[in-house]
Amino acid sequence: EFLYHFAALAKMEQTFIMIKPDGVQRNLVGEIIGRFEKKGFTLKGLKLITVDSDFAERHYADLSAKPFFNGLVEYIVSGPVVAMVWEGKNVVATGRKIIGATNPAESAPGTIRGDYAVDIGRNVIHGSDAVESARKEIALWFPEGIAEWRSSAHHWIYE
Ligand code: IDP
Ligand code: MG
Repeated sequence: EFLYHFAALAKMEQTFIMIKPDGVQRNLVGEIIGRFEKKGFTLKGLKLITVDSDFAERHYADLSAKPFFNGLVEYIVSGPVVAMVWEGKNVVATGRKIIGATNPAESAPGTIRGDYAVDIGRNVIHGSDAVESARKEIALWFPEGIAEWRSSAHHWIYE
């Protein structure tokens, strides 16, 4: 039994999710957190924070050559964001599905961007695109570390 649960926990992933300044200004924080919570994922880190351009440039370093990079950085520093770590089986890929396609014009209804966004440059939310980028982003945004806890609903979500 112990080994069984150990194996199940070892498969747990973490992802970095950020509600961007437009999501905070548009009062979508509760709605967005609710979607991850109700799915069955576990909240392991959460803070409201305003970052500077240096920090935003580090977060989006991979996109520094893109023509929209400066506008993207200006957007991210334009107000407080909600930085979160969510944990669960397959949470990186499933989180991206919950969020929807990068361009809200192509995000399916039922996804966060499909339901709440119109323009690609105001698409409400960020989610890590791979386990490795999630690890880097969590280290960048939560240098203080995250919460150690296990939900009492665990057995009702995982078999
Ligand atoms: P993702 O957020 O779905 O992972 P990325 O390609 O990593 O998409 O781009 C990061 C962010 O940069 C997007 O969420 C969006 O806010 C912005 N972005 C991406 N492409 C464009 C564009 O063509 N014009 C303006 N902003 C863009
Ligand atoms: Mg991305």
